[in-house]
Amino acid sequence: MKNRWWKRLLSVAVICVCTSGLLAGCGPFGDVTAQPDDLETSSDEEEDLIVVGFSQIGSESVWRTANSASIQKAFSRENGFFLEFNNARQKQENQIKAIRGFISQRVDYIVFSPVTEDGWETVLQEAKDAGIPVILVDRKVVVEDESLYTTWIGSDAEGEGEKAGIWLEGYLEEAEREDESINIVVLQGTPEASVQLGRTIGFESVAANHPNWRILEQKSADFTNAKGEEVMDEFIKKYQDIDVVVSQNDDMTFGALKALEANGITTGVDGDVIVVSFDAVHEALELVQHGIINVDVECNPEQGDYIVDIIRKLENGEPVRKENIVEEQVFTPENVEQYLDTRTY
Ligand code: GZL
Repeated sequence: MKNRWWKRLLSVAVICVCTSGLLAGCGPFGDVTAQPDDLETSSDEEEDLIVVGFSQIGSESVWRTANSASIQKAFSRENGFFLEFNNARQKQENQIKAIRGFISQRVDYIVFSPVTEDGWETVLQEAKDAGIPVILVDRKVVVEDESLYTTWIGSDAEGEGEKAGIWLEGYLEEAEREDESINIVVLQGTPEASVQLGRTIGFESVAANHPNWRILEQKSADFTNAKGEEVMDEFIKKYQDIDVVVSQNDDMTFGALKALEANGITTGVDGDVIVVSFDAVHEALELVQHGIINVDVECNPEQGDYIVDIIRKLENGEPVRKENIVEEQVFTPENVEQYLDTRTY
Protein backbone atom coordinates (compact mmCIF):
# COMPACT_ATOMS: atom_id res chain seq x y z
CA MET A 1 0.00 0.00 0.00
CA LYS A 2 1.57 3.27 -1.11
CA ASN A 3 2.40 5.60 1.78
CA ARG A 4 0.16 8.60 1.27
CA TRP A 5 1.17 10.87 4.17
CA TRP A 6 2.04 13.80 1.90
CA LYS A 7 -1.18 13.42 -0.11
CA ARG A 8 -3.17 13.26 3.10
CA LEU A 9 -1.54 16.40 4.37
CA LEU A 10 -2.23 18.18 1.07
CA SER A 11 -5.82 16.91 0.98
CA VAL A 12 -6.48 18.17 4.47
CA ALA A 13 -4.98 21.51 3.47
CA VAL A 14 -7.22 21.65 0.40
CA ILE A 15 -10.23 20.65 2.46
CA CYS A 16 -9.45 23.56 4.79
CA VAL A 17 -9.53 25.91 1.80
CA CYS A 18 -12.72 24.38 0.36
CA THR A 19 -14.36 24.18 3.76
CA SER A 20 -13.61 27.84 4.43
CA GLY A 21 -15.14 28.47 1.00
CA LEU A 22 -18.14 26.38 2.09
CA LEU A 23 -18.48 28.41 5.24
CA ALA A 24 -18.89 31.43 3.03
CA GLY A 25 -21.26 29.58 0.63
CA CYS A 26 -20.52 26.78 -1.81
CA GLY A 27 -17.02 25.69 -2.77
CA PRO A 28 -14.99 27.08 -5.72
CA PHE A 29 -16.54 24.63 -8.23
CA GLY A 30 -19.90 23.29 -7.15
CA ASP A 31 -20.61 21.95 -3.69
CA VAL A 32 -17.55 20.34 -2.18
CA THR A 33 -17.99 18.09 0.82
CA ALA A 34 -15.38 15.99 2.54
CA GLN A 35 -15.60 13.32 5.19
CA PRO A 36 -16.45 14.54 8.70
CA ASP A 37 -13.63 15.31 11.20
CA ASP A 38 -11.19 15.72 8.30
CA LEU A 39 -9.29 18.29 10.24
CA GLU A 40 -8.03 15.69 12.73
CA THR A 41 -4.26 15.27 12.73
CA SER A 42 -3.32 12.32 10.54
CA SER A 43 -2.26 9.09 12.23
CA ASP A 44 -0.57 6.02 10.72
CA GLU A 45 -3.74 4.29 9.51
CA GLU A 46 -5.05 7.58 8.13
CA GLU A 47 -1.89 8.07 6.07
CA ASP A 48 -2.84 4.90 4.21
CA LEU A 49 -6.33 6.06 3.27
CA ILE A 50 -6.97 5.86 -0.47
CA VAL A 51 -7.86 9.38 -1.58
CA VAL A 52 -10.78 9.44 -4.04
CA GLY A 53 -12.14 12.51 -5.81
CA PHE A 54 -15.75 11.94 -6.89
CA SER A 55 -17.61 14.29 -9.24
CA GLN A 56 -21.34 13.64 -9.07
CA ILE A 57 -23.68 15.07 -11.72
CA GLY A 58 -26.08 16.73 -9.32
CA SER A 59 -29.15 15.93 -7.23
CA GLU A 60 -31.78 16.04 -9.99
CA SER A 61 -33.60 12.86 -9.07
CA VAL A 62 -34.43 10.35 -6.34
CA TRP A 63 -32.19 7.93 -8.23
CA ARG A 64 -29.24 10.36 -8.09
CA THR A 65 -29.71 10.84 -4.35
CA ALA A 66 -29.60 7.06 -3.86
CA ASN A 67 -26.53 6.84 -6.10
CA SER A 68 -24.73 9.51 -4.05
CA ALA A 69 -25.66 7.75 -0.81
CA SER A 70 -24.22 4.52 -2.17
CA ILE A 71 -20.94 6.23 -3.06
CA GLN A 72 -20.60 8.02 0.27
CA LYS A 73 -21.37 4.84 2.22
CA ALA A 74 -18.87 2.75 0.25
CA PHE A 75 -16.01 5.28 0.35
CA SER A 76 -15.95 5.57 4.13
CA ARG A 77 -12.89 6.00 6.33
CA GLU A 78 -13.70 2.61 7.88
CA ASN A 79 -13.35 1.11 4.39
CA GLY A 80 -9.96 2.81 4.02
CA PHE A 81 -10.94 5.81 1.93
CA PHE A 82 -10.74 9.59 2.11
CA LEU A 83 -13.58 10.82 -0.13
CA GLU A 84 -13.84 14.27 -1.59
CA PHE A 85 -17.32 14.52 -3.08
CA ASN A 86 -18.30 17.26 -5.52
CA ASN A 87 -21.87 17.97 -6.65
CA ALA A 88 -21.64 19.62 -10.10
CA ARG A 89 -25.26 20.76 -10.12
CA GLN A 90 -25.81 19.32 -13.65
CA LYS A 91 -23.06 21.42 -15.23
CA GLN A 92 -20.24 19.83 -17.22
CA GLU A 93 -18.01 22.82 -16.55
CA ASN A 94 -18.35 22.20 -12.81
CA GLN A 95 -17.37 18.58 -13.32
CA ILE A 96 -14.32 19.58 -15.34
CA LYS A 97 -13.29 22.13 -12.68
CA ALA A 98 -13.75 19.53 -9.95
CA ILE A 99 -11.66 16.97 -11.85
CA ARG A 100 -8.92 19.57 -12.31
CA GLY A 101 -9.11 20.23 -8.58
CA PHE A 102 -8.68 16.51 -7.89
CA ILE A 103 -5.67 16.43 -10.24
CA SER A 104 -4.02 19.34 -8.46
CA GLN A 105 -4.64 17.60 -5.14
CA ARG A 106 -3.06 14.47 -6.61
CA VAL A 107 -5.83 12.18 -5.43
CA ASP A 108 -5.27 8.46 -5.90
CA TYR A 109 -8.38 7.94 -8.06
CA ILE A 110 -10.83 10.14 -9.92
CA VAL A 111 -14.33 8.72 -10.16
CA PHE A 112 -17.19 10.50 -11.94
CA SER A 113 -20.53 10.17 -13.67
CA PRO A 114 -20.33 12.29 -16.86
CA VAL A 115 -23.43 14.43 -17.27
CA THR A 116 -23.18 14.11 -21.07
CA GLU A 117 -21.07 11.96 -23.42
CA ASP A 118 -18.86 14.52 -25.15
CA GLY A 119 -16.24 17.12 -24.21
CA TRP A 120 -14.05 15.10 -21.82
CA GLU A 121 -10.87 14.41 -23.85
CA THR A 122 -8.85 17.37 -22.58
CA VAL A 123 -9.44 16.92 -18.86
CA LEU A 124 -9.11 13.13 -19.08
CA GLN A 125 -5.77 13.60 -20.86
CA GLU A 126 -4.69 15.87 -18.01
CA ALA A 127 -5.60 13.14 -15.50
CA LYS A 128 -3.71 10.56 -17.57
CA ASP A 129 -0.66 12.84 -17.78
CA ALA A 130 -0.83 13.18 -13.99
CA GLY A 131 -0.87 9.40 -13.66
CA ILE A 132 -4.27 9.35 -11.90
CA PRO A 133 -6.62 6.48 -12.88
CA VAL A 134 -10.14 7.56 -13.88
CA ILE A 135 -13.15 5.35 -13.17
CA LEU A 136 -16.45 6.15 -14.91
CA VAL A 137 -19.66 5.31 -13.10
CA ASP A 138 -23.28 5.36 -14.26
CA ARG A 139 -23.05 7.34 -17.52
CA LYS A 140 -20.46 7.00 -20.30
CA VAL A 141 -18.14 9.24 -22.28
CA VAL A 142 -17.35 9.15 -26.00
CA VAL A 143 -13.55 9.45 -26.49
CA GLU A 144 -11.29 8.23 -29.31
CA ASP A 145 -8.61 7.06 -26.91
CA GLU A 146 -10.28 4.65 -24.49
CA SER A 147 -7.09 4.49 -22.41
CA LEU A 148 -8.21 7.86 -20.99
CA TYR A 149 -10.27 5.94 -18.46
CA THR A 150 -9.55 2.68 -16.68
CA THR A 151 -13.04 1.20 -16.45
CA TRP A 152 -16.80 1.94 -16.39
CA ILE A 153 -19.48 0.62 -14.03
CA GLY A 154 -23.15 1.17 -14.74
CA SER A 155 -26.34 -0.01 -16.38
CA ASP A 156 -27.06 -1.34 -19.84
CA ALA A 157 -29.18 1.65 -20.86
CA GLU A 158 -29.96 0.29 -24.33
CA GLY A 159 -30.97 -2.99 -22.73
CA GLU A 160 -33.26 -1.07 -20.38
CA GLY A 161 -34.95 0.58 -23.38
CA GLU A 162 -35.35 -2.82 -25.06
CA LYS A 163 -36.84 -4.30 -21.87
CA ALA A 164 -39.46 -1.51 -21.88
CA GLY A 165 -40.34 -2.20 -25.51
CA ILE A 166 -40.50 -5.96 -25.01
CA TRP A 167 -42.75 -5.49 -21.98
CA LEU A 168 -45.09 -3.27 -24.05
CA GLU A 169 -45.19 -5.89 -26.81
CA GLY A 170 -46.32 -8.52 -24.34
CA TYR A 171 -48.79 -6.24 -22.60
CA LEU A 172 -50.52 -5.22 -25.83
CA GLU A 173 -50.62 -8.81 -27.04
CA GLU A 174 -52.23 -9.96 -23.81
CA ALA A 175 -54.76 -7.14 -24.13
CA GLU A 176 -55.38 -8.26 -27.73
CA ARG A 177 -54.30 -4.79 -28.92
CA GLU A 178 -51.26 -5.97 -30.88
CA ASP A 179 -52.78 -4.81 -34.19
CA GLU A 180 -54.28 -1.58 -32.85
CA SER A 181 -52.78 1.80 -33.72
CA ILE A 182 -50.82 2.76 -30.58
CA ASN A 183 -49.88 6.43 -30.02
CA ILE A 184 -46.75 6.86 -27.89
CA VAL A 185 -45.09 9.95 -26.37
CA VAL A 186 -41.65 9.80 -24.77
CA LEU A 187 -40.28 11.96 -21.94
CA GLN A 188 -36.53 11.78 -22.51
CA GLY A 189 -33.74 12.42 -20.03
CA THR A 190 -30.90 14.92 -20.37
CA PRO A 191 -29.94 15.55 -24.02
CA GLU A 192 -26.67 13.83 -25.03
CA ALA A 193 -26.58 11.85 -21.80
CA SER A 194 -25.50 8.27 -22.62
CA VAL A 195 -28.35 6.80 -20.59
CA GLN A 196 -30.94 8.89 -22.43
CA LEU A 197 -29.51 7.92 -25.80
CA GLY A 198 -29.34 4.27 -24.78
CA ARG A 199 -32.90 4.05 -23.51
CA THR A 200 -34.15 5.87 -26.62
CA ILE A 201 -32.27 3.59 -29.03
CA GLY A 202 -33.30 0.48 -27.12
CA PHE A 203 -37.01 1.31 -27.11
CA GLU A 204 -36.94 2.46 -30.74
CA SER A 205 -35.31 -0.83 -31.78
CA VAL A 206 -38.38 -2.71 -30.53
CA ALA A 207 -40.88 -0.11 -31.79
CA ALA A 208 -39.38 -0.50 -35.28
CA ASN A 209 -40.88 -4.01 -35.39
CA HIS A 210 -44.39 -2.59 -34.94
CA PRO A 211 -45.65 -0.37 -37.80
CA ASN A 212 -48.85 0.19 -35.77
CA TRP A 213 -46.85 1.87 -32.96
CA ARG A 214 -46.69 5.61 -33.62
CA ILE A 215 -44.11 7.56 -31.58
CA LEU A 216 -45.84 10.95 -31.78
CA GLU A 217 -42.99 12.88 -30.12
CA GLN A 218 -39.91 12.45 -27.95
CA LYS A 219 -38.88 15.46 -25.87
CA SER A 220 -36.38 16.06 -23.08
CA ALA A 221 -37.70 16.75 -19.60
CA ASP A 222 -34.16 16.55 -18.21
CA PHE A 223 -34.86 13.74 -15.69
CA THR A 224 -36.71 16.14 -13.37
CA ASN A 225 -40.20 16.08 -11.85
CA ALA A 226 -40.99 19.70 -12.74
CA LYS A 227 -39.97 19.37 -16.39
CA GLY A 228 -41.81 16.06 -16.63
CA GLU A 229 -45.04 17.78 -15.61
CA GLU A 230 -44.42 20.68 -18.00
CA VAL A 231 -43.64 18.53 -21.05
CA MET A 232 -46.46 16.07 -20.34
CA ASP A 233 -48.87 19.00 -20.16
CA GLU A 234 -47.59 20.14 -23.56
CA PHE A 235 -48.13 16.65 -24.99
CA ILE A 236 -51.69 16.51 -23.62
CA LYS A 237 -52.57 19.84 -25.23
CA LYS A 238 -50.95 18.85 -28.53
CA TYR A 239 -52.16 15.25 -28.97
CA GLN A 240 -55.76 14.18 -28.52
CA ASP A 241 -55.22 10.47 -28.27
CA ILE A 242 -52.18 9.27 -26.29
CA ASP A 243 -52.12 5.55 -25.50
CA VAL A 244 -48.65 5.16 -23.94
CA VAL A 245 -46.29 7.46 -22.01
CA VAL A 246 -42.69 6.26 -21.91
CA SER A 247 -40.85 8.26 -19.24
CA GLN A 248 -37.10 7.71 -18.95
CA ASN A 249 -37.00 8.14 -15.19
CA ASP A 250 -39.37 8.04 -12.23
CA ASP A 251 -39.00 11.72 -11.38
CA MET A 252 -40.34 12.72 -14.81
CA THR A 253 -43.05 10.10 -14.35
CA PHE A 254 -44.13 11.70 -11.06
CA GLY A 255 -44.44 15.03 -12.85
CA ALA A 256 -46.26 13.48 -15.82
CA LEU A 257 -48.78 11.80 -13.50
CA LYS A 258 -49.58 15.20 -12.01
CA ALA A 259 -50.22 16.68 -15.48
CA LEU A 260 -52.33 13.70 -16.56
CA GLU A 261 -54.41 13.83 -13.39
CA ALA A 262 -54.89 17.60 -13.76
CA ASN A 263 -56.38 16.89 -17.21
CA GLY A 264 -58.67 14.14 -15.94
CA ILE A 265 -56.66 11.38 -17.65
CA THR A 266 -56.27 8.14 -15.71
CA THR A 267 -53.23 5.86 -15.97
CA GLY A 268 -52.07 2.35 -15.40
CA VAL A 269 -53.73 -1.03 -15.30
CA ASP A 270 -57.32 0.25 -15.54
CA GLY A 271 -56.51 3.71 -16.91
CA ASP A 272 -56.74 5.61 -20.19
CA VAL A 273 -52.94 5.72 -20.62
CA ILE A 274 -50.25 3.04 -20.18
CA VAL A 275 -47.24 4.36 -18.20
CA VAL A 276 -43.76 2.92 -18.74
CA SER A 277 -41.10 4.25 -16.35
CA PHE A 278 -37.41 3.71 -15.55
CA ASP A 279 -35.30 3.68 -12.36
CA ALA A 280 -37.65 1.71 -10.03
CA VAL A 281 -37.19 3.90 -6.95
CA HIS A 282 -39.32 2.87 -3.98
CA GLU A 283 -41.94 5.62 -4.36
CA ALA A 284 -42.53 4.57 -7.97
CA LEU A 285 -42.72 0.88 -7.11
CA GLU A 286 -45.53 1.70 -4.70
CA LEU A 287 -47.38 3.23 -7.68
CA VAL A 288 -46.67 0.06 -9.67
CA GLN A 289 -48.10 -1.95 -6.77
CA HIS A 290 -51.27 0.18 -6.93
CA GLY A 291 -51.48 -0.19 -10.72
CA ILE A 292 -50.89 3.53 -11.44
CA ILE A 293 -47.64 2.81 -13.26
CA ASN A 294 -47.79 -0.27 -15.52
CA VAL A 295 -44.10 -1.17 -15.54
CA ASP A 296 -40.84 0.17 -14.07
CA VAL A 297 -37.51 -0.87 -15.56
CA GLU A 298 -34.88 -0.87 -12.84
CA CYS A 299 -31.70 1.17 -13.05
CA ASN A 300 -29.56 0.19 -10.07
CA PRO A 301 -27.98 3.25 -8.34
CA GLU A 302 -26.11 1.20 -5.74
CA GLN A 303 -22.75 1.27 -7.51
CA GLY A 304 -20.51 2.31 -4.60
CA ASP A 305 -19.49 -1.19 -3.55
CA TYR A 306 -18.80 -2.17 -7.18
CA ILE A 307 -16.35 0.73 -7.47
CA VAL A 308 -14.66 -0.13 -4.18
CA ASP A 309 -14.15 -3.73 -5.38
CA ILE A 310 -12.58 -2.45 -8.58
CA ILE A 311 -10.24 -0.09 -6.71
CA ARG A 312 -9.18 -2.94 -4.41
CA LYS A 313 -8.31 -4.99 -7.50
CA LEU A 314 -6.36 -2.09 -9.02
CA GLU A 315 -4.51 -1.55 -5.74
CA ASN A 316 -3.50 -5.23 -5.82
CA GLY A 317 -2.39 -4.99 -9.44
CA GLU A 318 -5.20 -7.26 -10.62
CA PRO A 319 -6.82 -6.79 -14.07
CA VAL A 320 -10.31 -5.25 -14.26
CA ARG A 321 -12.86 -5.41 -17.08
CA LYS A 322 -13.34 -2.27 -19.16
CA GLU A 323 -17.13 -2.49 -18.72
CA ASN A 324 -19.01 -3.69 -15.61
CA ILE A 325 -22.79 -3.98 -15.86
CA VAL A 326 -24.85 -3.95 -12.63
CA GLU A 327 -27.77 -6.37 -12.11
CA GLU A 328 -31.29 -5.05 -12.79
CA GLN A 329 -34.85 -6.26 -13.26
CA VAL A 330 -38.32 -5.21 -14.45
CA PHE A 331 -41.17 -4.54 -12.01
CA THR A 332 -44.88 -4.94 -12.74
CA PRO A 333 -47.97 -5.10 -10.50
CA GLU A 334 -47.70 -8.90 -10.77
CA ASN A 335 -44.20 -9.20 -9.26
CA VAL A 336 -43.45 -6.00 -7.30
CA GLU A 337 -45.05 -6.97 -3.94
CA GLN A 338 -42.27 -9.40 -2.96
CA TYR A 339 -39.55 -6.76 -3.34
CA LEU A 340 -41.06 -3.67 -1.71
CA ASP A 341 -39.96 -4.41 1.87
CA THR A 342 -36.39 -5.42 1.07
CA ARG A 343 -35.28 -2.71 -1.33
CA THR A 344 -32.99 0.00 0.04
CA TYR A 345 -33.87 2.86 -2.34
C1 GZL B 1 -29.21 6.38 -15.00
C2 GZL B 1 -28.95 7.77 -14.47
C3 GZL B 1 -30.16 8.62 -14.68
C4 GZL B 1 -31.39 8.11 -13.92
C5 GZL B 1 -32.03 9.40 -13.56
O1 GZL B 1 -28.03 5.66 -15.16
O2 GZL B 1 -27.85 8.39 -15.11
O3 GZL B 1 -29.87 9.92 -14.19
O4 GZL B 1 -32.22 7.30 -14.70
C6 GZL B 1 -30.83 10.24 -13.17
O5 GZL B 1 -32.96 9.34 -12.51
O6 GZL B 1 -31.13 11.58 -13.13
